[in-house]
Amino acid sequence: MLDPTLVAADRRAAIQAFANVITPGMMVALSTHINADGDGCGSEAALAQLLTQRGITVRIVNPTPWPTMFEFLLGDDVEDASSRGVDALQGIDALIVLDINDVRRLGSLADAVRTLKVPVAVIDHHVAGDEPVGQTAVADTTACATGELVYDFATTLELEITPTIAQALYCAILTDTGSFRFSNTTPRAHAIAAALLVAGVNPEEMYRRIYAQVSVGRLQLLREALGSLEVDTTLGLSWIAVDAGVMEKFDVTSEELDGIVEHPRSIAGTRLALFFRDLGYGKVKVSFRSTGTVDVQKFARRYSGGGHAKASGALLTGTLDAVRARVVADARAYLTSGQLPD
Ligand SMILES: [Mn+2]
Repeated sequence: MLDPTLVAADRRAAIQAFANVITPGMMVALSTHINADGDGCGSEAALAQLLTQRGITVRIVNPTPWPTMFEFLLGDDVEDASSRGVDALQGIDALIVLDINDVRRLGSLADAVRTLKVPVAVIDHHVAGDEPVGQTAVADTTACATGELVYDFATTLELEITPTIAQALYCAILTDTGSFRFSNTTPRAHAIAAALLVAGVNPEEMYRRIYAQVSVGRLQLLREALGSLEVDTTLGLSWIAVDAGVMEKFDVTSEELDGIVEHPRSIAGTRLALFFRDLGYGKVKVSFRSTGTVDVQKFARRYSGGGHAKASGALLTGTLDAVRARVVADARAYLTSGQLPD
């Protein structure tokens, strides 16, 4: 059997083309989607350090603050300029966008990025959205995480995977595969994780830093969210919802809402799980999760959202009750016929 850590020829070619655009001596900004997750942060932290090895100056410019729980990935050397907003994009020679392929997911930076005069490159594993970013892309939906592509960038260019870089890449793959449980857990995901352990990652420490940091508020929020649980056992549809103001009520951050949708998804017989979060200004965020064959990326696109076949999201306008009623009705139709209603 071929070594699964080897990089396929087309991906190598894309990485070489990317390296021809992002060249030594440049000042480069890295960015990822609003509310950066373990893959966004891990990929950024690793790429920042790899580019530094190549003589490139790097700053991170994210549309929302770097999550506290991932602060340890930055180390001492990576500059996080996110608090300066669009001003931090001044004077850069190129922008690299990670873990998204839709400019709208850059939130408050989107308008500035649309009119940016410097090259924009993308490293991502999502299906491209309605408004893809960049002229150069290392994009592959078969990658388990953006971190897998950053790992391939490192090995293709023969850069050193230091223990700090290995930790960031492991975080990316660990979190995006749901701790090696989701369908994107490929032989490569495990092979690369093994290589990262060899490079110095301590898996128990990573578990403790990433998963064993739950606040009391997060569990209280979970209790409230589970109180809203509804299940259609005939269709295999389950959903939960949280009202506006829960973050303040339980003193939790938006990153602490990640993973709540896994609870309805875990119910036996569930094919489609939904999580509705009222943002409080006439918008409701909906997370879609599939178990099995239901394509939620297609479903989320109905509401101008996107993501992956088994995990997607969308932002809808309306009250929580109205959005929930509409999406649940559409989901019932989708699960019944396999077709989106007109
Ligand atoms: Mn990802």
